[in-house]
Amino acid sequence: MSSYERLKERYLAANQSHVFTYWDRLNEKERDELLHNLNKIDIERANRIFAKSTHPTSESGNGQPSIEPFPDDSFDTTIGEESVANVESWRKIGLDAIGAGKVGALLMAGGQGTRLGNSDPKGCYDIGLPSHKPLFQIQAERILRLQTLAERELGKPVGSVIVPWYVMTSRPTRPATVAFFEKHQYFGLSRSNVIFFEQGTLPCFSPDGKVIMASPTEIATAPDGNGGYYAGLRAPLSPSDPDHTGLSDLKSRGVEYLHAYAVDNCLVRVADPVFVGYNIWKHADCAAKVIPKATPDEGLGVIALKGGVFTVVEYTEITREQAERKDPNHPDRLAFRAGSIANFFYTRTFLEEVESFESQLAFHIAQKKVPYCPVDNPTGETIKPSKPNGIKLELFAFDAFSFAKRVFVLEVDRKEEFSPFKNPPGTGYEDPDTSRTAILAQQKRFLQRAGASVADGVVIEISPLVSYAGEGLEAAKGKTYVRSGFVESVEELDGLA
Ligand code: UD2
Repeated sequence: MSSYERLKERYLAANQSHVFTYWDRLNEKERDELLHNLNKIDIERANRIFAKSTHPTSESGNGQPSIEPFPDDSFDTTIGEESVANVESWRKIGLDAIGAGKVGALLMAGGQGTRLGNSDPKGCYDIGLPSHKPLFQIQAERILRLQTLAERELGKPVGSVIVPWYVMTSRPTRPATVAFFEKHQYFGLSRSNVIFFEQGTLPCFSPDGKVIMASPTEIATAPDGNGGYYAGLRAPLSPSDPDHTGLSDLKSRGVEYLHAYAVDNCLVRVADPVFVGYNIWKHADCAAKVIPKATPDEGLGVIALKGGVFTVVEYTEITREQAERKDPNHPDRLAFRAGSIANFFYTRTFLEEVESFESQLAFHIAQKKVPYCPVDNPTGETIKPSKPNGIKLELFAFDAFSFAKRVFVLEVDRKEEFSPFKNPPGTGYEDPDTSRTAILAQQKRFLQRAGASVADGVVIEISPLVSYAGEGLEAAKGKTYVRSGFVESVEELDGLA
């Protein structure tokens, strides 16, 4: 049987034979292209995911199920004076684990940033800091600083502590992301400790369950959601070495705990020792960092229980009544206020277990504008729709939480840890300006907490290489800073006093 016949049979059996509509009009090269593209897609799996997501059973849990707040004993906070001693002890546990090489960071950087209207990966973006450091660099330098902190505080040799950085890209973001890291020499990190891996893609469907053709030779596909790392970590990191996967890499390095986070939060504490230490102490399988949700409409998923198990109800999926419901014990607070900031903790053991229940996870449905090539269009041209015409299927990072035995929630201070960049410049909300303002305001607080004064109008950017979370600024005590600028070492601060 030729590869054409084999694929035709498969797609026919899958009720997707329209993918061959243009066959008679294609030249040899185009036919090869189509066959190559069809071969790459696991159409039976894609159909199964579509069916499960669009016709959820009660167990798979999409739709509008009832939800309830999670129990208090799953929750702790880092906010307030009473938490200071806890935070210190969690940080110590976390830093010890970092020093022992047991902690890695996982960056979700596979999103296409469609709300920005910019095709570069979000991490390449310069939010306009005085140093013009892009988001990837800020994160890389936080890792460098954390490695140094662990070495210094634990008395380890310089260069001996490694926090490997697992960078998840998708087909659309991979080439530009890798090129950016190469161009910037991995921002000072060792190339061997930055591990790129790719999440999967899935076909886009029309509402009646047919895959959408993007062109006569290609099915429209999209990244399979930020939960793509569960499967992505199991895939070979390079075709030449099929046994070397993200999970095998974690294991061979002895990494036991992973901090996963979204690319767009400029205040993210990468591989945060406090969060990691808290969860080691709790023996958590997985955990989420949260902030109190500001308004019912804020774009944060909320942590809740659904059918007695932990879940995150995404902001696009919560009902208005649920979003607005008040806590009966505190009528001034929302009942579902534990807003997820897309910062998660996992043990490696839990990540290894995901494969065993993955087929039970229902993907989420997003109605999107999918460029398409109508089957009855004789020119084969691609049309850009003006309103949503298709369905993208996405797994979310927290979807696996409902299968974990020990899930915890740690609340953090919004102004110290969360300022996402979702919108184009000039929006005035979650855009590059608000991100820049949040970092610079935080650094002013760092200086003030260290006992320094900062004159009105003076703006100082402190490199993450100098301070990860406000530490290391003892030399600023008693100084008054009167000049703006950015510093790469604590000594350079003197020039601004
Ligand atoms: C995310 C969370 C939301 C809240 C908010 C905080 C999800 C689904 N939603 O909303 O609950 O925590 O962040 O800012 O997690 N990404 C990939 N691959 C994909 C799609 C996205 O890696 O296929 C990355 C993307 O690059 C970003 C992160 O996932 O780093 C979140 O992006 P999003 O667009 O999925 O979710 P968002 O920002 O609406």
